[in-house]
Amino acid sequence: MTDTTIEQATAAASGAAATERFRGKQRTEGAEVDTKRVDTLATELLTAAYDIIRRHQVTYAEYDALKSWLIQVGEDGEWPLFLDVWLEHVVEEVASENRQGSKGTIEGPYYVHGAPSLPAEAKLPAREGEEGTPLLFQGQVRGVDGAPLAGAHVDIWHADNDGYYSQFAPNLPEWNLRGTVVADDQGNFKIHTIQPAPYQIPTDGSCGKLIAAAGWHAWRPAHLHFKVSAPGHQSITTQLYFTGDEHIGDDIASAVKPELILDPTPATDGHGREVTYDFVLDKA
Ligand code: MBD
Ligand code: FE
Repeated sequence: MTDTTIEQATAAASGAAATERFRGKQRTEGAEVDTKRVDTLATELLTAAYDIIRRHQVTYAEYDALKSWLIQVGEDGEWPLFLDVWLEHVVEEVASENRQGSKGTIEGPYYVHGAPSLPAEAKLPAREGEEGTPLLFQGQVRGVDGAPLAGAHVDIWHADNDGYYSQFAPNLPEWNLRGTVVADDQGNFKIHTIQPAPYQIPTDGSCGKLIAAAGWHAWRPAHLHFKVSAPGHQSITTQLYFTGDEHIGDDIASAVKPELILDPTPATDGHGREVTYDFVLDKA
């Protein structure tokens, strides 16, 4: 029997994968939030909600719509997506307030720990004939004092030319367009990949339903994700965007900063585009 079924990317499938990923590995593994903090934060959050209900005379119809929507977010596994799209940018802003080095931005729901380790000049794992404009992304990792950080890790992940992330959409090789590039003894790296497409958050799930109900759009500008780390230094989690992108000014996830916009030029080897960007890390 031949299997002619083509598995579709669905909100529920990518949501379930993102939920499982988050449960398996968290950046703050083992951290506890004390009772006093929970009391303060939960009380203030609820107080803000009471104020909204009173000011806007929220009805039972609206209360029930909220209730069924919240139940649906859980059933779709879209809590990681919802939180990372609409809240994480402010958490990141607070967390990075006192950092001097390169700007960071949100991680989002699609990072996977443990991507294949690659040499300082490397092509990211990709399918035969991976669609998209070839992109050479190169640069150096340095400390705030300007010293090159030999052997720094540049962990990169991004969507394909259709806006899909490996491990969160069907029929993609496990580590497609993901890798941990180890910089050379001068902190330099050269990564050959393709330019990702703009990303539309799933429209068929609960987050999509909120977007449609509120009359918003579902787009993020095309972006590359990074986690950059070196011994004795603070890691940064960031994203880089492309000048001229249609959604650079209205990212649904509010994660664009002016320092994070790339302007690639035609590649010197005639294939696609290239751009140089250096990462600067604060001391730990
Ligand atoms: C993404 O690709 C992303 O980066 C974020 C922050 C949210 C949803 C999808
Ligand atoms: Fe992303």
